[in-house]
Amino acid sequence: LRYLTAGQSHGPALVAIMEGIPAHVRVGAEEISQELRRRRLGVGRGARMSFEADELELTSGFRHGETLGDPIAVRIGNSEWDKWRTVMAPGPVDPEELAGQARGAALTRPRPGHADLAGMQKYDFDEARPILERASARETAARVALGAIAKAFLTQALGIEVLSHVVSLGSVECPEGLRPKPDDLARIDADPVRCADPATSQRMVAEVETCRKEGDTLGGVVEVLAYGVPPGLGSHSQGDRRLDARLAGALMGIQAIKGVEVGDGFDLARRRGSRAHDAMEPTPAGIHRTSDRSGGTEGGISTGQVLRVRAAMKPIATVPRALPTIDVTTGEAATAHHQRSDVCAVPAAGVVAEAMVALVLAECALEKFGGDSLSETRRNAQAYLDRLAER
Ligand code: EPS
Repeated sequence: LRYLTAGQSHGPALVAIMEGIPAHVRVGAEEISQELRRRRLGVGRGARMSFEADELELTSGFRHGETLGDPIAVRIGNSEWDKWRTVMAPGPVDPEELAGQARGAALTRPRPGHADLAGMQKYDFDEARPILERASARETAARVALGAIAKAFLTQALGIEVLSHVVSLGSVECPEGLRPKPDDLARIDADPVRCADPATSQRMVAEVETCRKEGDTLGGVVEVLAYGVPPGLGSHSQGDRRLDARLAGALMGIQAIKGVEVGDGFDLARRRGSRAHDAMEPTPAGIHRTSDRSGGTEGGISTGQVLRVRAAMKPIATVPRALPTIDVTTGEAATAHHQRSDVCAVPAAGVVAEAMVALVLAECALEKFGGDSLSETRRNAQAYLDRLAER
């Protein structure tokens, strides 16, 4: 499985291409649009979420509600493109026309915490617009669209279900040990911060509102759970084939993610070995684990337990009470540029994290089981699972 996305935050569209999904996966515009809608959920998003629309178009790889096994191409048009035609024009523009537009002003006061300055230095630009347009988390819409296709493949081929919830937001934390199940997803999506615990959710919402009033921004932690993952995805045999390494890379690849944990993660390092691992016991139904601390991977291989990973998102870098910076045109002290911003995008980050986990699991499942058609993947997986059950 391989994929790429392209497109700028205020460009005409985001585009994604993916190759390797077998034929006959039942998925289409409805399922993908549903995931795009979920990505826009949550208290704390800025005005842009309410007036901008994702205009989805399936340009390749589907026919009559199924995948064809061909490269998949999706386009997510931006309903606001008209306002940005000049500022983001791919061809030369009249400098006077650009100067006449407020949004065309050069952004010379880079925001600490955003890609602005490092990107300007690396790509040799003297303002931040060309960098922030691609660094923007709007790009995650393209990955969520591909993730919707990966999820459909995982469910239909292997019965895998992926969900997420917000476990902390700023300083407000959920009680430890919550393990929402696929049936809880609708309830989580209906929650204003996508939190599985109603009492904690209320405190999280209050934290967002306080933060908004104070002109500040918030980060948090999301947890992704995948049910039905068979044992044997990923491999101990090479560092870059380890399932946990691949999940960590994929999650760290989401904008603003600064930390990843698998299972009990950093907490495991503080425990004795006798309380850090998942003991096994025989049962008539097979091997049973008495706990779920590893997060469903051992030696970089899935164990067959529920997969559980967390990603920590830093607070949004566009802080309304803008931070000290420099003006790159004068070298003098200044205040970072700010027009509008989200207070918090952690609920959306959970949906993006689900997509990334689904893409990694789909890639690992196709490596293990192969298959050019959904039924071929299913047959191969079933033969492997039958063999495991015989042992
Ligand atoms: C983003 C900043 C905001 C978000 C945007 C990501 O945009 P702006 O700076 O134009 O207000 O709204 O997210 C989306 C548009 C989206 O679809 O998720 C950023 O700097 O990453």
